[in-house]
Amino acid sequence: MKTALITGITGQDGAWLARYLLDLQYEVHGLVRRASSPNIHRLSRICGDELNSGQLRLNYGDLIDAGSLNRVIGHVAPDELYNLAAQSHVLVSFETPEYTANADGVGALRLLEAIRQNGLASKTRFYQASTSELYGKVVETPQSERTPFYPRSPYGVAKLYGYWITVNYREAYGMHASNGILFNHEGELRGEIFVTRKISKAAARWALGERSILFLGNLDAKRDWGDARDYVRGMHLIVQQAEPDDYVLATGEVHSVREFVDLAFDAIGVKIEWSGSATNEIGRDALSGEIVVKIDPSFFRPTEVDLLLGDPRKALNRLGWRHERQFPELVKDMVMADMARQKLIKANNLNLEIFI
Ligand code: NAP
Ligand code: F7E
Repeated sequence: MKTALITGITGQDGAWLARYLLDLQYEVHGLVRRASSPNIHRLSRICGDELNSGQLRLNYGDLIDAGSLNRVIGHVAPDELYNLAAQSHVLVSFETPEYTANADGVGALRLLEAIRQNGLASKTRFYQASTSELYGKVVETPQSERTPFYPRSPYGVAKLYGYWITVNYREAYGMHASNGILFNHEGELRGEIFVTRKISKAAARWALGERSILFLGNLDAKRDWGDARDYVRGMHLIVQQAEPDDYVLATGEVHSVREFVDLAFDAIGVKIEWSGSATNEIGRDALSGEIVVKIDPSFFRPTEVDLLLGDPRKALNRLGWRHERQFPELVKDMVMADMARQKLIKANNLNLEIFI
């Protein structure tokens, strides 16, 4: 039985990866931060039995606290360590740049050092959650493992350090350390302040009669959006390779935020009619004329990433990985999951924060 340690296990990818590895009979440990309110709602939903039975074990720690990382890694001595923990919101990184650098950049270094200092350099395989945000102001399209980086946010710059320190420890100490350069991936467990989930939740509420306007930022931003469950399968494949390396995981398809809105509302039978331009653009229900979407410039980023489109050919050729779930199916599934959740919340008068 292999042992895996997942940092960021309470996040979207961490929860799906825990589920995936438990199904493969791994002994799974997670690093969690102490929070004043419950932060294991995703794990409770998809790994509830294993949490209750103690098969999935959680250890307190923080990426900005080297002592806690040394202790947990020494105690678990994992065969595989997946570093998924991060302050992962790009706009928020402009508000908390120093913290983001500490957690997302130096955090990766702390983990690599903890592996080494515990004498695990030849045992523990390391996966670093790198990102398409490294490409930022893209210098070529599509972006592959050979495309130069040009990050456009404190988040992207912090992740650049995480990327290179992973490469450096691989080369300096012969560690099995790999980067997954993942393009956006989404699903029902996505955090609510990322644009896809914000839209799917708004569409679900609209369908259930809650007609509040959805305020968005840049509708023209284009992303290569996949399904998170396909991407955690790719993370695992990267770590299973005989040699460590860096891989792009992407769908190779691009869609705009506006297209996401169109499809999400289409899933509830509402056609959006767009009018106006720039900050005056409005999306209305074509049938009733009600305003559904407006622009709020506070969601604009000081420096935007206009377009990301990945070239996943290396992952296909070397790992045999490809995404399975198609974009329209992903959008529809997210809206349906939000409708089910909203109905449950209403029917049982539940505390929203615990069940999102
Ligand atoms: P997420 O939902 O925001 O989850 C982030 C996780 O990191 C949470 O478990 C969070 O804990 C934890 N965390 C944050 N700061 C921490 C700290 N200082 N110490 C320990 N844990 C900390 O992110 P995600 O979408 O699952 O993404 C997983 C990883 O992949 C992240 O590193 C992200 O930057 C990267 N990535 C994501 C995408 C994507 O499209 N999703 C694409 C490329 C790369 P709390 O629950 O306590 O907040
Ligand atoms: O924004 C635009 C926004 O916040 C996508 C993270 O997982 O993927 C994610 O980063 C686009 C941007 O994701 C709103 O300006 C418009 O162009 O959903 P997002 P992201 O910034 O692409 C990468 C790969 C990561 O690594 C990150 O960790 O949508 N947009 N209006 C908006 N974005 C948000 N959040 N909210 C809006 O209202």
